Amino acid sequence: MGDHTHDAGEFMLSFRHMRMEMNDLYKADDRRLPPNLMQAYSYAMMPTSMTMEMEMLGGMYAPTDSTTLMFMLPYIENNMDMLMAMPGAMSGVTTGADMPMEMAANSVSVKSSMKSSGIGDLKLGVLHNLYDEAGRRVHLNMAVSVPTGSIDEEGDNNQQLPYRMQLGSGTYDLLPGITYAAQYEGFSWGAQAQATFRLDKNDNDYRLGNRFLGQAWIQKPVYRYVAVSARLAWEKWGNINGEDEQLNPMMTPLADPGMQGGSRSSAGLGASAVLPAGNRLALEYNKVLEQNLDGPQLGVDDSLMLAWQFSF
Ligand SMILES: [Cu+2]
Repeated sequence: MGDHTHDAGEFMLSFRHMRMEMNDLYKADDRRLPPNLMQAYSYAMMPTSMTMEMEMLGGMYAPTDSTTLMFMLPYIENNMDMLMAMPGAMSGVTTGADMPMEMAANSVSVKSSMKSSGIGDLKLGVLHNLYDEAGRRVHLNMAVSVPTGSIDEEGDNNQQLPYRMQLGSGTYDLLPGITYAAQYEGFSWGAQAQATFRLDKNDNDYRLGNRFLGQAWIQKPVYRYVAVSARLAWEKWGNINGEDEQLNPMMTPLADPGMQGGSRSSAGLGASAVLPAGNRLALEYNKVLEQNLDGPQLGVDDSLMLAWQFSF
């Protein structure tokens, strides 16, 4: 999204489905740690896996040839599994079929889970063409993220869920960026740089880290209406500034403002098909090449993205 602009009078609707899985804990440079590390870190709770599913509705409209307006609204579903230390609990005790117990090194740990779902932050943007000649284009991306996503999601016992399980940033964010796209006979390529700046602290007294994303892609038509693409992306995001008083960072790295930042490079391989009546379908497989996380923190696995676009 935001990689192209439209001609005056054009509308586009898009729908994307993304699923991200996280199954490994990282600390710094690609160091995979086994999930059951409560002894090593003396935490009472460690995450073991997480899935994030996102449906994203988007729209674009160009009032003039040089200006395209856009919006994006996500619906997010988070599920996380954890291990909780139960010091003093007797081994072999069962607490019900849905809570099997496992032996850690010295204490008993209990499997537990939490979930959150709802709409995320609404993004409103303007794309402005700076240059458009001989198939080469440069446009500015200017967007604002509106805090429509909740930062007060709670678990079963009305306990505040950790940062990673919240649905929005809680702040107005500024997303400036610039995109270059070049069209040649037989292929096209482009590159984009984009940042996310949080403007203030949110109502829970913290501000998520700023983000930077740089990416480049190449696309080549292969057969009639089918094209294949390759993409390289690099992302870096900071730790949390401030702290949600309802969370205890001594309990779990999920509640530690200093264990949320990191960087990641990834490669995407995709295919897209132009269908009749203005429809377009696209699929992309995303492979993580390297991630360096302030942790222990769950890192993402390879993922799949499916997109449908409708222009008229
Ligand atoms: Cu569009």
